[in-house]
Amino acid sequence: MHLTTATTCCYCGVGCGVLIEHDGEKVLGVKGDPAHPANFGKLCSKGATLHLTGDLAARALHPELRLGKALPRARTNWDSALDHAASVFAETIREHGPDSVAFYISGQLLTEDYYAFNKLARALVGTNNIDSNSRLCMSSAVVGYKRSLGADAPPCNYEDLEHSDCVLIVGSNMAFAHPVLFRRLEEAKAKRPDMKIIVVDPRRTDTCELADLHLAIQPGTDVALFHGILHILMWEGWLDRRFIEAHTEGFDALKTLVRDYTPQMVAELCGIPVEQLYSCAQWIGQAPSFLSLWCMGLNQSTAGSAKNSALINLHLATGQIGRVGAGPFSLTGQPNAMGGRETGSLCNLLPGHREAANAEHRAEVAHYWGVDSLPESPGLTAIELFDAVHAGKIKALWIACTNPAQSLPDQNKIHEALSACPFVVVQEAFFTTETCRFADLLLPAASWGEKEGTVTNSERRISHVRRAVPAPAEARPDWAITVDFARRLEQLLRPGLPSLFDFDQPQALFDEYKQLTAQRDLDLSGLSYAILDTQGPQQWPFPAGAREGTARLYGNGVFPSASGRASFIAEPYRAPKEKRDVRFPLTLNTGRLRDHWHGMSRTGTAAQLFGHVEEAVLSLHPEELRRRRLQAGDLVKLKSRRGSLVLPVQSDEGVRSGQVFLPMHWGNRFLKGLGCNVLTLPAFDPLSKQPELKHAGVEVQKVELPWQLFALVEGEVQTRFEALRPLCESFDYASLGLVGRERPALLIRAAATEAPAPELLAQIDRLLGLHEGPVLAYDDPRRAVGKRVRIEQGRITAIRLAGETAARDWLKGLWLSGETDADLRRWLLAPITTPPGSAGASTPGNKTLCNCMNVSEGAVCAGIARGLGLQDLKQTLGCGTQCGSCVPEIKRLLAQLPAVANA
Ligand SMILES: Nc1nc2c(c(=O)[nH]1)N[C@H]1C(S)=C(S)[C@@H](COP(=O)(O)OP(=O)(O)OC[C@H]3O[C@@H](n4cnc5c(=O)[nH]c(N)nc54)[C@H](O)[C@@H]3O)O[C@H]1N2
Ligand SMILES: Nc1nc2c(c(=O)[nH]1)N[C@H]1C(S)=C(S)[C@@H](COP(=O)(O)OP(=O)(O)OC[C@H]3O[C@@H](n4cnc5c(=O)[nH]c(N)nc54)[C@H](O)[C@@H]3O)O[C@H]1N2
Ligand code: SF4
Ligand SMILES: [Mo]
Repeated sequence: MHLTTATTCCYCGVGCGVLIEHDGEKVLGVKGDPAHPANFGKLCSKGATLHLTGDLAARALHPELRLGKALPRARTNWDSALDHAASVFAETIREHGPDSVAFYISGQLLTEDYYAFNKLARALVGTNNIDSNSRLCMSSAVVGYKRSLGADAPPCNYEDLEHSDCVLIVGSNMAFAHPVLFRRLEEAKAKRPDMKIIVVDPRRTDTCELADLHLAIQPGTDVALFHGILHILMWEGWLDRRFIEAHTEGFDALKTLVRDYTPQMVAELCGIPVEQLYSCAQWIGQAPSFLSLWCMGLNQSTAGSAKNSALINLHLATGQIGRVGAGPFSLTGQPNAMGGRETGSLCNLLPGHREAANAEHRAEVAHYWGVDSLPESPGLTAIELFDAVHAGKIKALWIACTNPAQSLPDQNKIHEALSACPFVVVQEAFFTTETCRFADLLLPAASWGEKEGTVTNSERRISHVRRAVPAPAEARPDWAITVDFARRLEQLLRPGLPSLFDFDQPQALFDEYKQLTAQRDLDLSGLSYAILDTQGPQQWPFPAGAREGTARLYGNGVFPSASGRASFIAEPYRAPKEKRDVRFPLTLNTGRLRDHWHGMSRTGTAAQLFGHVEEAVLSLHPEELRRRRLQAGDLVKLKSRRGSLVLPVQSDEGVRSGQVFLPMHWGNRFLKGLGCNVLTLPAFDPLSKQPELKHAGVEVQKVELPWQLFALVEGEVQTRFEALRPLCESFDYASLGLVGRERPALLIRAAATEAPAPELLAQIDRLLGLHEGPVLAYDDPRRAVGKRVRIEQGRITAIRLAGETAARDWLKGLWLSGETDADLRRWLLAPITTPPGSAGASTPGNKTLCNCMNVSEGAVCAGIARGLGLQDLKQTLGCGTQCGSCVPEIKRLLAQLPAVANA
């Protein structure tokens, strides 16, 4: 039996349509949905590999409960689990009041899930303590849109990327984070080479491969840049005075402010040539249509709200909004961060773009829900919420679909808070996350392909998310868990009253929710599951009686503010919170990789995705490496005011001197330590309360860890991982990951000041299957050096090098190729550690560059050395011909390598 179910991708905010191929029980494959207007059949490297992720061995399968912090969790059933949770919540609320409990949820929930949680917190518990990871993600954009335009509504449409004459990409690495949209922009640029693309990013990212101009500004200086651009627009008369006059307010105050932002001053502050600033302003000012795209480089900042509004100022001053190819277009991160905003799932919001602080709004929602009132006391935002947990004020915490023990800043504090909180519920699809370790009650959630509901993507388009296969074991959809819990809590808090949670299907939640949007800016009350099924995904507003959605907003110049006008916001530039100083002279920038998703609970189960970047590595400019006498591959201690991490460094010309870059994906699971966010700071923007995850003061110091370990083992990777991970705590540095494609393997690298106890090594060997059977071994206990390789049917299946690991890349290459030779056997039995011949040179090469066609970086480099161009490489190797996610990287290699080859 071969079935196809149309649904959406569970990763980024592009919101691509996915066709799941399945047999009613198991997902067999995925394809892009040609009928979905977000992607027209395309998928990126993450979307195209969805069926390879989500290893059952990593899934949470049964409810688990522990009745004391020192006890292990034990399997229980849903009834006991939810009854227990309801009684703890009810007791806590009775004893300490409704604000002693909190819900921390996620931009990856479906709209129906959100709505259930929100009603639970506000109407039943009576608290505004419900916030989500969107606080770390989109909340500055929310403030930006609301302050400048009157409502939280991205006015644009994906088609605008095709029609714009000038696209400004600020603080967004779309090539990695929104790849399918980036493909659309690449195609548009290929068709209309005159279209100008400007990228503003302190780093030279893959996104810059498409740019006509890259402004590598100093971290956090965006507000100064935007004011500097406006200064030039004013000076040159590149303004739309008619639009300013007719549709805006506040221009005079802004004019006064930006007078001081002279080109010279701004260029110096931003660290860019004044000519670049001028070109940027000119292209914006003279373009028939101007579109801006932005993401975390603006939002994750103590000046996030100011950055958003200063960018929108440019659109208002030039009248570039409400028209084809024009407008301020924030790219949403998570697949349904938009749905969270719409349903009011941040502590300061209420459903239908309402405000929790607005008495009228509270009364409207209370009336609709049939309760007396909604809570008045302000709720806690993510950082404040975990502070309150730390301070013991929150005594019962419900976490759903997010991994705060990895993703929030200042992890030492978060881990302390979670250990001390009396009752932590974690509603998760994967039991493997850092946060699950703190769960007193773990509730297994259905995940992608297993649940139904709706999501809204970056362009306000709502899609019907459909279930293809049943959830594994006892896992249940989030809305169902929440509703079931709420019904039990109702029995305790308001016995005898009619239920507020009479929902038996997600559609019932949607139908109740949508009426709360009627007459509001986002009015989607005309939508239904039936319409989505017959007419396909639709953009809001879609009011009752409408026949189709709304492609663009504000075409008539009327804004959803009190005056009907948009507002210029005049706020001066403020520097990031942590200034560089002698102790912490570097700025730590953090962000995304192409093939990993956040804490890697899903992508970290697929060797194919890990293959692109196997381990956490800190990138520094070659100059910074030289200054510290560091070489690529050296281990360093990376230290901030809050914590430290040990990891290797690499040289990267794309990172400017004075800065370093670390991917955000590694937490405590795949790397020893508390991950990237042990370093970051909890300081947040005064309005959006979004933390400054992109600029922390740090320093790096070389560490000498002469004893090294390298291990690789094929098969049962999840189970082996769970067994081996705790042993890695004994080393000073340890990194774990997956490699390979057809034959996934677990990869471990570790280092220590001295050799560990022989028993530990023996234990590791046992778990690697290197203690018996067809194993070739050489041990030199005097030098604490040892090597073991398991060879089955002529192929290497496990490797362990201890003491020295100079041969690791050579051995890994042999493993990948599936070949063994006489050299290997001779080498294995001799007291040498370096590999034979020249094989030891640490050549790049093994890394997978093109996931779809399995092409390594080495093969691409060899092709370039033979004189092949992009088209030839595509033709001969096949790389870049499927999803296209690797094309920017190939272009970068092409730009770098000829020089090397000719030298
Ligand atoms: N592959 C992948 N894709 C994803 C995700 C993922 O985990 N993996 N996550 C999704 C989510 S939730 C989100 S929020 C988005 C994030 O998408 P993006 O925001 O595009 O990704 P980031 O890498 O976090 O940051 C973008 C860029 O901001 C730059 N930056 C840092 N500081 C500054 C600054 O002061 N000014 C400017 N102008 N730029 C700065 C960084 O150098 C970085 O290149 O990605 C979504 N898509
Ligand atoms: N240093 C640094 N830190 C950052 C960022 C950064 O750029 N730099 N970015 C921030 C941003 S923008 C974001 S959005 C956050 C993301 O941070 P998190 O929200 O912590 O990231 P995820 O790993 O995506 O967490 C989602 C969890 O939900 C689980 N899950 C998947 N599907 C389901 C489901 O259907 N139901 C349930 N209940 N669970 C499910 C997954 O296994 C996963 O553990 O990280 C933030 N942290
Ligand atoms: S761009 Fe990639 S990750 Fe984002 S929704 Fe589309 S397929 Fe999924
Ligand atoms: Mo995000």
